[in-house]
Amino acid sequence: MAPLRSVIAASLLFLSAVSGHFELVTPPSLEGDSMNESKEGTAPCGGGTPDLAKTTDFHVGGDAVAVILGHPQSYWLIRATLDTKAAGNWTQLFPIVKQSGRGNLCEPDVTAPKEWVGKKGFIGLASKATDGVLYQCAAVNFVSGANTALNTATCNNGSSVSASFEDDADLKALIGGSGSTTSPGPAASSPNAAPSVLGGGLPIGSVAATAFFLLVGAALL
Ligand SMILES: *[C@@H]1O[C@H](CO)[C@@H](O)[C@H](O)[C@H]1NC(C)=O
Ligand SMILES: *[C@@H]1O[C@H](CO)[C@@H](O)[C@H](O)[C@H]1NC(C)=O
Ligand SMILES: *[C@@H]1O[C@H](CO)[C@@H](O)[C@H](O)[C@H]1NC(C)=O
Ligand SMILES: [Cu+2]
Repeated sequence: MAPLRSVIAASLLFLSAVSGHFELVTPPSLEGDSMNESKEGTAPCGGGTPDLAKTTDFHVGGDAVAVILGHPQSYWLIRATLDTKAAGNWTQLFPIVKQSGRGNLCEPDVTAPKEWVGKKGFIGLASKATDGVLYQCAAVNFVSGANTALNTATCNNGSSVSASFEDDADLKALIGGSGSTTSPGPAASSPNAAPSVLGGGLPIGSVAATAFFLLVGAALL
């Protein structure tokens, strides 16, 4: 069982976001506690101003990405860029996830390209839900290794939340260029090839790596 304090913290986080679209909890959103929800539909970062002055570490070998969803359902794209203004060159870090149920969703093992170690950049979340595509970003410092110290206060799954891998064309279009450019190339993978996200001990690293190399391949075409 999670300690009571964590449960309370998680509940408070949930209550603070339940009326909104979505909140990026980990890594911490550019906007922190002062998110303006009416700006969340503005690419690439919602209301957040891309600024690399204040970063938190993100382990390229696997680290947590946690969100709180205020909608009953969302597709999630987890992407990242080294562009100092988050203006483009987005790399997909994780297969697109479909969340059902309001509340917390945390993927504890999201990987990034190893050659990014020592560089700063942005992790960007895009949510596709009933009211369109919404955005949040976090400024991060890419570091080596994997984050094995899971913080269950921020990284947990809501009891009514379930998730699966499911591709989405609108979110796929946000990989690569600036979002306003043309298609980033052929669909990166057949959704049927992705293992169920619900099972334990998944080869998530290899799925992310496959997606990454397909992206690189597409970029080289
Ligand atoms: C939030 O953004 C909207 C749209 O840009 C703006 O009208 C409103 O004043 C903002 N609210 C706050 C509290 O900054
Ligand atoms: C993307 O990366 C390429 C190669 O590093 C660079 O020439 C280009 O300006 C970048 N584009 C954006 C929008 O950052
Ligand atoms: C939350 O659920 C997703 C999807 O089933 C899973 O991949 C992830 O590991 C879970 N997170 C935690 C912290 O258990
Ligand atoms: Cu909404």
